[in-house]
Amino acid sequence: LAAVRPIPGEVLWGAGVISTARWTGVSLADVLAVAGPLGEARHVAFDALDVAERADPPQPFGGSVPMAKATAGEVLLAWAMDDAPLPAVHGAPVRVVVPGYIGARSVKWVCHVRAQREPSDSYFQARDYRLLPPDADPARAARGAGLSLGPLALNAAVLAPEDGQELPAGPRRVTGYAIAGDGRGVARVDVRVEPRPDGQQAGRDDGWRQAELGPAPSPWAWRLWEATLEIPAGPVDIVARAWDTSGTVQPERPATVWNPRGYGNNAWSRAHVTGLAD
Ligand SMILES: Nc1nc2c(c(=O)[nH]1)N[C@H]1C(S)=C(S)[C@@H](COP(=O)(O)O)O[C@H]1N2
Ligand SMILES: [Mo]
Repeated sequence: LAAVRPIPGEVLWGAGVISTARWTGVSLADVLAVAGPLGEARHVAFDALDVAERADPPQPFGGSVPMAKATAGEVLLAWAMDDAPLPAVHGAPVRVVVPGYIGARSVKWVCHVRAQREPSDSYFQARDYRLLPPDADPARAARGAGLSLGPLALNAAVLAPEDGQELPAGPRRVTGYAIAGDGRGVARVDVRVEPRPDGQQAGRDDGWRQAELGPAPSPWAWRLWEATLEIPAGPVDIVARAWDTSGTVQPERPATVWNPRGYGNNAWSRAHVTGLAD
């Protein structure tokens, strides 16, 4: 998104900052049931032990999820990752795992779980991780302005070949991942090669091919995909776009989803590569 319009003061993560793991823990729904009647509570908030200096004012990390999500069964208080004890860096001894939501809601090193009427007033819920309209000034946005980010948007990425790579022209294996938001499944991934710089293909065949989808171990996990594409000599874009089970497709252009804090870019994924003639 920073290529569309500058996004000062934010980390430019790119396409790689996501992963899938097998989590073991107790369902938050079960813990809340044991805790007793929750009265008027509409949100479940999590407090952590690490003090974040970048918050204003500096404060422990925290966040919340709506009660419907907290009690849906899939949210965990987890102590193991990929069948091994949770590493400290991933939140040991206990972290929250909120499948289908942005990573920020999966609070690590959790120390308090609170059922409450309002969303968490943590900086990370009330000020950060919010989708502001394009004309907003993030430095002056009020607490609670914009949309609170929760459920993930449908997204996909081309992972190999890597962006910027040179490779021999010819048929090449292309791989990536796709992930759908909040429990919807990935239904299809389309891939194609676009000449640069015009980005438009002539003729009736617009060049889309369907990738082969890997297993879907859970509606909360990403799906890996693969395809064989003919890479011509010269600079091209390898483009991927995913469809979910609701028939939604990713938006084409990053400009469509640009927002002042640079969140949630789910435009079609592109790897700029150069095919080398032999
Ligand atoms: N206590 C605490 N929890 C946290 C954070 C943090 O800084 N402190 N970062 C959040 C963010 S923004 C993300 S993307 C995930 C990253 O989880 P991981 O380190 O297991 O990949 O943790 C979330 N939970
Ligand atoms: Mo994050």
